[in-house]
Amino acid sequence: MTEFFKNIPAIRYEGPDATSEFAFRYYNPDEVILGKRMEDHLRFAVAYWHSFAWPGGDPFGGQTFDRPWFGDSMDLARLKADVAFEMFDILGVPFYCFHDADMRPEGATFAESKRNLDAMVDYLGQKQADHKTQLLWGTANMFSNRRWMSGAATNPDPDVYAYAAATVKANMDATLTLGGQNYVLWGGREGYETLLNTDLAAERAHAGRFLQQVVEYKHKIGFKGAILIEPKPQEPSKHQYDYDVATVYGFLKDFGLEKEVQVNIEQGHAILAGHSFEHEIAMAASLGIFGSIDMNRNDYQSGWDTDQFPNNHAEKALAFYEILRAGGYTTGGTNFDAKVRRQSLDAEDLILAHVGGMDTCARALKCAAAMLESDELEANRRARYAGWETDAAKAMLEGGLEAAAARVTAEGLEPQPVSGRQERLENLWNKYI
Ligand SMILES: [Mn+2]
Repeated sequence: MTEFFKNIPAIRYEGPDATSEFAFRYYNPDEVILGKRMEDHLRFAVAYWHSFAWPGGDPFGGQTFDRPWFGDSMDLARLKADVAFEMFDILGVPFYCFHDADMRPEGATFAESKRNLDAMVDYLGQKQADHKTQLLWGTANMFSNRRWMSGAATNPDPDVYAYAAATVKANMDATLTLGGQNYVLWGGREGYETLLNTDLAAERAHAGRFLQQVVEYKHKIGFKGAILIEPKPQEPSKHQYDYDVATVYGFLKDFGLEKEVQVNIEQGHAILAGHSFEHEIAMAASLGIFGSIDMNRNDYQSGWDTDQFPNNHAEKALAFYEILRAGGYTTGGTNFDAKVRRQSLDAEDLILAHVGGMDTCARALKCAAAMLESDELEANRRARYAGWETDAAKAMLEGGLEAAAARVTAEGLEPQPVSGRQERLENLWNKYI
């Protein structure tokens, strides 16, 4: 055992009236909701990067955290992994996620970075064998190092494309070895700073071919998990190609990948794209590409990606409602791509941020399940579209524009507007939260 979380107890479910901070009030892993254990619905994951690799910097100031594992040696990387698994045990989370750069020191050459990665994969594999927590997904950090400043697969320099291929291959191998259930690609630098120096068509073509190569390699190595794209409209790039779910779907269709690749939807990214989180989930589900979520919100005033833990169960109930309507996760899960504020220095802050996030999601799930089980919203939705169940309506979609138009004169149609009942439906939502 390390010293970092000493005196912090394992968190247990104690119910809404719990008196200790170190207790779950809503997250009760074994409680059965809609026929499934809460743990199996939510599939929580801790993000290695924000909790263990992020130093607390912002654009105006550097490191605020003083963690005993900060540094570039393999000994410190192993200490970081020891502390990480101690936190996973305290929280009882089933999953974690990583980028290569979070858990291994960068080497002076690709070969050295790869050796470090392979050694840490061995170490994390032993950890997983001894602990409950397993890998939800792996990914490559192709945005921090200066080599990626003009993009990875979309870089104007083909040597960087090669480096991106080597990096993703190494991380897919690592994810396969550790039994990861998904592999994620987030293209923070896959975009541009100015159109004045950018060949948009070439960059998009290279991004599409790269993703095809990733999918081909997945099948070659027998990786059974999902390949996930994480949409984001901008930041760090001025414009990112994977703008939102609908844009990603068009891109996947263009390159014949819509049956091969799904999306990992982040709440904060949805907001940056001008959507609600539940819109992005519902859109992905309707397109058949819903995979997983990153559960971290932005500050609604600052307008940038602040990666805060969720704390509004009423809002999250709408997101989980869409997830339940979509049939829930298969390989996906609820990843806290969230960080404590840079003034939150204590080990307790790190634990309690996750406790609050998990409780918020659990409460939201319970609300969403009650909304779905009551069938009040769905009954209204079915009634609203019931006209489409008639033979005349169905036939109209089979025939041409003239046949549809002919109904107006043949049947003397004069459509009568009906209420959308928005406030009544919002009152129903309010009833269940
Ligand atoms: Mn994310």
